[in-house]
Amino acid sequence: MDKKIFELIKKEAGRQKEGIHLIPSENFASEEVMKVLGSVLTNKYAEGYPGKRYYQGNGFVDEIESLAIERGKKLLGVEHLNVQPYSGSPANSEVLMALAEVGDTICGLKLSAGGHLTHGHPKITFSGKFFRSVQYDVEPDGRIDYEKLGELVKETRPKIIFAGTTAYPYILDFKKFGEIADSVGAWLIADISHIVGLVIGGAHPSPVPYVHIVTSTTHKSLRGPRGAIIGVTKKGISFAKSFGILDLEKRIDRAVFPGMQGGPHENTIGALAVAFNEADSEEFNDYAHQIVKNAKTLADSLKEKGYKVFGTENHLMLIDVGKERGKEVAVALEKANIFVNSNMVPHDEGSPMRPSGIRIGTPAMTTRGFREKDFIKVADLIDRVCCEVNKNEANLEGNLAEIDIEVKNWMREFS
Ligand code: DSN
Repeated sequence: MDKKIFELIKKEAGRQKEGIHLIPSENFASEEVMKVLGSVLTNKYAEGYPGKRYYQGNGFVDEIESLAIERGKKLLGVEHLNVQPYSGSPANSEVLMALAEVGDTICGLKLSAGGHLTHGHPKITFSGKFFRSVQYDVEPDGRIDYEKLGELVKETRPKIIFAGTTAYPYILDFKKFGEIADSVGAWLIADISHIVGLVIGGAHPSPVPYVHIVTSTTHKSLRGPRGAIIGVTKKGISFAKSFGILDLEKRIDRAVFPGMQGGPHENTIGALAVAFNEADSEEFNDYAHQIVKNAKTLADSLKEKGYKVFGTENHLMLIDVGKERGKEVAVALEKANIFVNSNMVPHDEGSPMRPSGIRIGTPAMTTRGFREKDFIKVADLIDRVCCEVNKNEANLEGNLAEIDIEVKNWMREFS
């Protein structure tokens, strides 16, 4: 036994159990999902797709991957689903590879406004380097101005528009996104990585009727394994046909394999099938709605205490903690056993390395059983830590350590 690694895993398990986890993209996968991840499926190579593999011995794997595809298609309401992308960034690059040529114009929400690196972040990412990237911003109140976006799109005529976010606390108006993309004949990709669980559970409108392609990671609000999916919608198929592309589904599949990837991780795909099955339930719908209720309670409680909060209409919020002070607050919260990430706020006067906010979400602690009353307590704890940081007295570390013990004791009440 590799004692070193297993000791460290034990410590990490303890950290996960004893802490309050508020990073909006994190969650707790079920025992069953974890079991499949660590199963013999990790031993098998399966380049290709069910029924068309390059290696022998894939009879069972084919059945497993086909189940994942069917379950995911049913839950999301898409016509075609690829479950092989290794994670969200590969999934988005695969869509770009399938639909665009190097040098084409793509359009996405700025990273500093809550977008994602793969939506065209300039210079340092493949999406900003190989494509002409046009980025849209949010307004000072943190919301997308769809009229402005429409004007930008008409001016710049992108081939692809991303409707997707990582730090946007409001409902995305996919219908408006659809109208904007249609006005210039652009492909519209909804990257629903953050909100996929809410969409499946009915706590956020679905993009499927309005967009051509849906991408998503599977380990955030869906509570599955770390992986991703690419879905093709009915609208996407008829849009493709309108200019002579009769095989959109194949184009997507070919961009995934052999375009960008080799052997699919069938252990992940098996675990995803389990996660889809778990999400196909009343219990999961309740979970999705509880995430939103909890987030609203936390945001309202923090607002009542005088914090500048952006949001929330979904699972997350951004808190302005003062110019360039996001990291300092996130580090202090960690000392109190509360995990968030520092983040830029809309029109931040700081920088990505010195942001002015923290990003907080409720999916993980809702999985652990937190309800509204618990999030009122979380607001109190966050406020106490922020007050300690602001006082910055000699006993700061000791006071944070006291909160840490309080959190650990409280967390013993949750499984
Ligand atoms: N890293 C993810 C997040 O935390 O939102 C996005 O890819």
